[in-house]
Amino acid sequence: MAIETQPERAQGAGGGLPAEGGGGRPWWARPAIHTAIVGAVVGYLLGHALGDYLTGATGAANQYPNVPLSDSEDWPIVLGYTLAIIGWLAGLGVFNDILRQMVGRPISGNGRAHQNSGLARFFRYELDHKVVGIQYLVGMIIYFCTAGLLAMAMRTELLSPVNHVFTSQVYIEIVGEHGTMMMMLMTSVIVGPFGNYLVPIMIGSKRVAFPRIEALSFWLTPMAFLILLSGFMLGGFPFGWTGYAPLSIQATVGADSYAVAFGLMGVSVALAGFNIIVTVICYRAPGMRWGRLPMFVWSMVSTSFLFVLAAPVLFAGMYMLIMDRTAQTAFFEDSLGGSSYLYENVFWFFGHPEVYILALPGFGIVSELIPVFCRKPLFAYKVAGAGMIGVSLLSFFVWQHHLFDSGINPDMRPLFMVTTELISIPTGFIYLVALGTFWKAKIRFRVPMLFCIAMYFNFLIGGISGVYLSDVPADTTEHGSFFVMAHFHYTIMGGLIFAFMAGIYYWLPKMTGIKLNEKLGLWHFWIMFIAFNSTFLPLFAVGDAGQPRRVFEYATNLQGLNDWVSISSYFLGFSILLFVINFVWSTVIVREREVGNPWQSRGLEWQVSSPPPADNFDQIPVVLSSPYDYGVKDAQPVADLHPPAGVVTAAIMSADAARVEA
Ligand SMILES: [Cu+2]
Repeated sequence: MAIETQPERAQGAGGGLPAEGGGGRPWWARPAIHTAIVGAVVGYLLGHALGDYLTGATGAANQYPNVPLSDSEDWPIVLGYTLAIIGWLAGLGVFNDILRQMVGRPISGNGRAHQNSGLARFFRYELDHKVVGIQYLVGMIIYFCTAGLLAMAMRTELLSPVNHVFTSQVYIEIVGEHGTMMMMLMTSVIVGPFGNYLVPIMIGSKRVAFPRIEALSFWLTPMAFLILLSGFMLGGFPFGWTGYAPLSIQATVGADSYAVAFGLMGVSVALAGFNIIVTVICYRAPGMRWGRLPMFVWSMVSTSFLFVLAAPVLFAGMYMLIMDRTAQTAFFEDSLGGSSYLYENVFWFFGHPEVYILALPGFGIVSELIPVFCRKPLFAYKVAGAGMIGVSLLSFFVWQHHLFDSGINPDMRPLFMVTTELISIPTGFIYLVALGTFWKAKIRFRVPMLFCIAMYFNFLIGGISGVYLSDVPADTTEHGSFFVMAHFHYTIMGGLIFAFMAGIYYWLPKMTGIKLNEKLGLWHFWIMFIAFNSTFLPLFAVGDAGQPRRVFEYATNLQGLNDWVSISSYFLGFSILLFVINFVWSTVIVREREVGNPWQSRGLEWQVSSPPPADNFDQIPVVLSSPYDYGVKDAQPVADLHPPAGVVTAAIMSADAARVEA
């Protein structure tokens, strides 16, 4: 029943509910990023002081000798981070409306919606999904580049097997920060910017279901990023991105930054996923049946289900780790009756679905874009949808393939070998659909399409090398080596990040009304594609030759290959720099307007102006046909943007009435 409706009256301008009001206060006193920073700093100092007091670190007698405040050093850090997060959110004004409602006062901002203009809104807790999308876009580029620079530091160290740039301690810190930053933040690199910005418009809605939750999911990411980075000031953590116990319990205070930051991201993605699922279920325009849903939206829904199902497990694992480190609980501490093997299982029960949280959005982007540049309908639409759902479901049944060499009951190996290899089938669906769409197509090789084709190429190498790792005999040899590292960089960077780039070149004109420079885009693409393969392909051989992950010394006979890889990685870094230059040059300096539909796309998002109006649509559209009917004779337009009032209102009123009663 709810499918065909959208509650018109709840639609504030700007697609969402109005932001936190100013109430006539000067800009510096109005909640925004500057008050958030103040809140975070004050919160941290308060929390740290409270921790010192509780653990008697201030010299005052330990007030609570019976409470196992085992490790005094961790409590001040953990309480500092916790109150810093609360201070950050309070400074942003996240709690204002909740508190207002609790005391019966009206929520803020009534009648203020149209003030959502100007750059200032991007530095505030804003409730317009388009603003949140742009905030995520800029945030993700900053996080990705920071983690990328750390990778180049690692490659600089590996230029020589014996001469060192860093100490072994600092090297393992950099490895841990790079891996964790990428794995925790890139979970949202596509869902964040494109999911939040485009999904409502693609389904014909003026807003998301939970604008406050959506905005909150973004504002947790800078905090997670900063807390993780602050680990460098606390001596870092020596256990990579996986945080295996007991090392992660015994490690010094830097490990607290890992556990708090990763746990916080678990909250952020669970919130983001919840909002997207409810938005797609409840806010589709009349005619936007599940069988007409754009492939990108399918990928956002399937990824969001992985978010809400897997992220709470991550949060629980990080919470238990923090408790083991501070209050000496014994969840993962073998010597106290806990189990470090339990940690591995809890971590990977999240960790493997996470790799599909990183793959599915990429599948969604390429499946969405190839019909546009092939000028043909998407081949076997339903098979593509089945592929995404199949991958999402199976991703929960394979996690012990990460434990083939670390504690699994040997009798379970065959089962997890089979379930892991089964995933190749729905993944293959995504490729079959692509082959069918490419077949006899007049392909337009524009920059977004080049990135799509490269994504298919890279992910294929990643997928095939994954089959080796899913086989116990081969995995016993490759486990812990650079072969594994090459495999997941082909699937994650080669897949997700190449798809992300395709998405930026394709949708930035929609999101900003500005097109990225095509020439620079072509340079960016070719250098990135060649440098990427030149960096990671040799690592399969280096791994096969036995070079282990996470150590900075290796067999001297492998120096040649390592040097080749390091120099290639600098070119890869340069290609990302070219992208950043193009991004800044096009959007800040040149600002060449692109108001129309540069790709002649049938997508609903391209039927409105670029950028879209504050409300996304003047009125709720009626969807008439599939977004992929390219080259179809007498194809209907994808939607009627100005349907006669009767058509929509009737549907809305009937559903709306039901909603009020509910
Ligand atoms: Cu896995």
